Amino acid sequence: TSRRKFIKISALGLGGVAASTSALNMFGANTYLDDLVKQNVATKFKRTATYCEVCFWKCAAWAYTNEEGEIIKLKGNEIDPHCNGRLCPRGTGGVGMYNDGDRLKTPLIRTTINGEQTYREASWDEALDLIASKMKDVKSKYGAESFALLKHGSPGSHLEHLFKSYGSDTIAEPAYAQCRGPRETGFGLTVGSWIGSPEPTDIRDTKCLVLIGSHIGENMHNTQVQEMSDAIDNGATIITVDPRLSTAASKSEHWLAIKPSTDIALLLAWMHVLIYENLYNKEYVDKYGYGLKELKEHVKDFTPEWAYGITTIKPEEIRKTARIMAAAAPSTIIHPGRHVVWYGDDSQRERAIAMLNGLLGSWGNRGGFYFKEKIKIPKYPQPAYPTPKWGWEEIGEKYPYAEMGITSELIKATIPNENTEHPIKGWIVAGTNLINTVPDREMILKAMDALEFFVVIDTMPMEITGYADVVLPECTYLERYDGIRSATNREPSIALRQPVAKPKYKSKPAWWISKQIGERLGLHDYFDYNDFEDVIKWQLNKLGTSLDEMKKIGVKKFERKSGPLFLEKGQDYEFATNSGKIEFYSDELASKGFDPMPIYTPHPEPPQGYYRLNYGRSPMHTFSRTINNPNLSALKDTNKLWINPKVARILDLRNEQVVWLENQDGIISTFSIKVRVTERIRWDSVYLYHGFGHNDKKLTRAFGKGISDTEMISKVHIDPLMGGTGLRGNFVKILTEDPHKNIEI
Ligand code: MGD
Ligand code: SF4
Repeated sequence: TSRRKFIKISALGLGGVAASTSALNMFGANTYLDDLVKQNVATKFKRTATYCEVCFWKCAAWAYTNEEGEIIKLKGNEIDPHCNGRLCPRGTGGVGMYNDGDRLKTPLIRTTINGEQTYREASWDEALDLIASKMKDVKSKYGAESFALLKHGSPGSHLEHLFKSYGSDTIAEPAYAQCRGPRETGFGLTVGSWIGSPEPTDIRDTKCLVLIGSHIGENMHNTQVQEMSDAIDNGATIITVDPRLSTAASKSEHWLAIKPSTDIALLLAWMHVLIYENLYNKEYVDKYGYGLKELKEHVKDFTPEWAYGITTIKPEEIRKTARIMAAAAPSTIIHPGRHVVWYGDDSQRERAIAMLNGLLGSWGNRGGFYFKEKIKIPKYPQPAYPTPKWGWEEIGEKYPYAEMGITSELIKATIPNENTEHPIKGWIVAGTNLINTVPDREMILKAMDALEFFVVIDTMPMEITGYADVVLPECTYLERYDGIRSATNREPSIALRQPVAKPKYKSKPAWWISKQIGERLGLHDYFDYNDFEDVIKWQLNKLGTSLDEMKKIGVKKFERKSGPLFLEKGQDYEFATNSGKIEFYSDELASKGFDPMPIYTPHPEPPQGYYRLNYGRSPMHTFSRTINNPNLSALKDTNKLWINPKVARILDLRNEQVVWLENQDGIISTFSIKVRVTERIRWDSVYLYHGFGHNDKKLTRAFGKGISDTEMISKVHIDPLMGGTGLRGNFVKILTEDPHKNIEI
């Protein structure tokens, strides 16, 4: 049995504080307050600038507080290029994070009472002293490198500073190997630039937008959704490739209901049509392209007829859509997507997408991709970081194109292995719920079991917190300072986050936690300020503004310095690739033994009686972090299992019927889910929204609601280029009898 038993944080009766109902209902019900805010009856409401952390689009917002200091509303900042004054429903509901009565309230330390593992409340000093002493221990026994940081979002950057000061670069975040990594590798190898966030897609001026497994609209990335809706109004053609009729697909002229896992075949066939029908942008490719001859030879036999047999998309449909893209070019975007870890050949699929954009001349052209720019935030004075002996790079060294830590490799490396030169003995996990985020739960449990010491810093009693030795309650983004936002966009801008309200309970910001631990480790010189406000003040002054000014405006725009958004006609331009051109053929990949041009490889098919497990986003939620949010749970509190009517007939299932899932490895879902019979999903797949199925009872709204897709993902297909974990090769069968009958969960 596991040494590190999962502790339900409610065990000590710490809970009991009812969820506050002071949060505004987001839509309509509070028009009175809305009106007041609109008219800015500002004497009653104070307005404070911040930026959102409900997802990582980081929209700048105004938070309105009443005389009692309660947050009553969040609104988008009008001048912010990330939101144009409008927050998405999740962002508006961010106030629910602050008001959630289930929040972590005090530091907790794991203890054993009468043989039972439980948590006891601790003071901040006691918890921080314990963490610092364990970090010293690990450093003296194994080296600082053996303490790892798994992080996501703003808290992660403060902890990263602590870790680097302490001497560890053993750091990873799920936004890489479980999300965007392959896209950055594929585009980096082809056009010499990462896509980054926000994506530099000029959707508002596009004439043709092609979405491949990217469901903008359900996946709410604010300005992308706004621009897509403008593009539709302006008559742009939308082509959606998805085994599911997503919201985007329903707005599309062409929905290609592709057989899952065959996208590369479609991309190759599209390239075939563009090249062999002479539809590609010849002038652009002649000037900026490298290796067209090899590509032409490569795609010779990849005809639409060939692809039909693989993708189930009719040859005429493939030809027609390729011609539409070409007619709109260069104002055509084949969207790179965002969560792209699907089948293990994801960097190559992304490369194919980049190549297709290259053939159309979209990169650097209006209505295609613009040249992004961002402001570099000056570094607050500090000594240089020590150089670790090893870190994330050595752990991921099998993957030559890994440019960030690979979460899953770091977790795997924590499981003891006699030959390892890189033992990992301690973790701090900040802002990531690994249990519902990284696939292969058994591996995570084994790794956590092997740890000598384990800290979780979170705002909520999420699943991961139950395994920690010490749990630290962070305050929410509405109660703290964080780093100045600077992200790539058409025009560079910065945005301020500052406390809107006082931290509730005993919660503290991650910058403070990091500084406290740092000082206990003797790292004073790296934390030479009293308050993070001092750091921000210093940085803003260097940027030619001030904290006072930023408090008034929230967002500041800067002029572009890197040149125009788009290429001038005939302009000389060097892409940051080895050849200085868009690489249709990659000598670099060939020299490392990889395919220099993408190829289609068949992927395993569901066995008899099983369906491919497909998952995606709900517009009301971000991953697993928002499911318990009182405002957002009121809008959507569970997921459903989408199944095709044909499957419903075969299995004799009806709408709303309660079912369970069992995957190819015999893993049975902890909870049940209701069926939604719909033509919107292919007959070979089932679909559910990601993030649901929480199994921590302390999450009073989220517990037991729906099935966790992550729980059913035990098989991963690893991208050999950069270590991404392809998650979409899992198959499930549908159980109609309760498999847990007589078993207490
Ligand atoms: P969440 O599950 O939302 O996502 O991975 P995660 O970021 O781990 O967990 C976030 C955690 O951060 C929660 O425990 C939340 O309470 C905590 N948190 C929220 N705000 C704060 C804060 O201000 N401070 C602190 N300290 N903690 C906070 C996301 C990752 O998941 C990504 S980026 C993608 S794209 C992948 N998506 C995905 C998928 O679609 N399906 C499956 N099966 N797995 C996936 N994994 C990846
Ligand atoms: Fe917040 Fe929505 Fe913007 Fe994401 S897209 S940062 S959730 S308002």
